[in-house]
Amino acid sequence: MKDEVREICDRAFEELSYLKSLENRKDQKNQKNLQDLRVKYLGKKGLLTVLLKSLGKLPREDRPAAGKIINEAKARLESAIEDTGRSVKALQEKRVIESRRIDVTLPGFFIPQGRQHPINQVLDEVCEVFTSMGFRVEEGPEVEDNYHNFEALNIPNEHPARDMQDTFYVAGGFVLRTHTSPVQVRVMEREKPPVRVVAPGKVYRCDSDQTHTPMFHQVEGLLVDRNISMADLKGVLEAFVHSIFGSKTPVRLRPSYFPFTEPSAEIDIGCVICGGAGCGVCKKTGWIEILGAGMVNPKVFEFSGYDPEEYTGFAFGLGIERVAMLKYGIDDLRLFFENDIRFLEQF
Ligand code: 2NM
Repeated sequence: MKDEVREICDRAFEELSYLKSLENRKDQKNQKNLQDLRVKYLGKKGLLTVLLKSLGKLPREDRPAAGKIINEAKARLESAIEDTGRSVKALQEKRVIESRRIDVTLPGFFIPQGRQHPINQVLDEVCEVFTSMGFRVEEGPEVEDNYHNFEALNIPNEHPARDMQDTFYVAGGFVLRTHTSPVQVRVMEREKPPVRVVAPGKVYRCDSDQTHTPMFHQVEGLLVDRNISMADLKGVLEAFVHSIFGSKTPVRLRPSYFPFTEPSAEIDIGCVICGGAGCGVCKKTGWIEILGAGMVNPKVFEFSGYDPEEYTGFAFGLGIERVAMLKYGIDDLRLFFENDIRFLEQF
């Protein structure tokens, strides 16, 4: 009997130490194997349990001693299995912690700082000057129909601006808008005066040299109400120039011609490069053209359904690339389109 218990115990401990030796491998099955071992020896039909149940076969006087031996063996095995289970579990937890370890002293990843393109910075700044004066920003399609890009703006069929040289034509009688004026035409078609809008965006002209790109950016503005005069135009545009180029910048209006305005003017500012003394940028005149503007032509109002007897208004347009070049003293238009990070980083 004693021998039988010892033999069973020896085998059990042998199996247990084998399982322990597997501990160091990443064997998830270890816990399950331990459970199997417990069932095999200590379960309801386990070897030691069965032995205990068979005590009845022994002579009465031998039973207490044998029972003690078996129970002690069971207790020893039970605690050994528990110990092994605990150490397997601890090892597994340690592995999980190790695998999730992070070194908080490592340097962080470098995240490059992006920024808005200088053209968009100036575009936003120009819009902000006008919105602060009560204008609203409106946008519209870059592919336009002939009517909104030309006809409604009093640009007749024979007008040179319609020439194949200047306009990108799109299949189906459409064009890439050559200015953002069609946005204002659409506002007039939709809304009654008073109207105060600025239309920023990309425009396209079939033109490419040192000072022209096929795509550039414009902001145009329109104000319509009763009793609007050239004086209002001058006041608003002077305020704009002073806000963008400084309050001491000289401004002058020079007579000009646009089909969509009458009278029309070009607005010059004192050369911001030479301070008016004369240089290459102002061609020694001391003045730089910055805006086109005028009182909206009554014909334009009639096209859009406004009564020119009741309403007057002014409109203006400016090229953003030109404003950005003057503002930052940039002498080459191409720099805006090359996307050289060393250039863009400076804004
Ligand atoms: C300019 C110059 C003068 C202009 C006119 C209009 C509209 F739609 F109201 F008729 N929008 N923009 C205009 C007037 C644009 O750009 C040099």
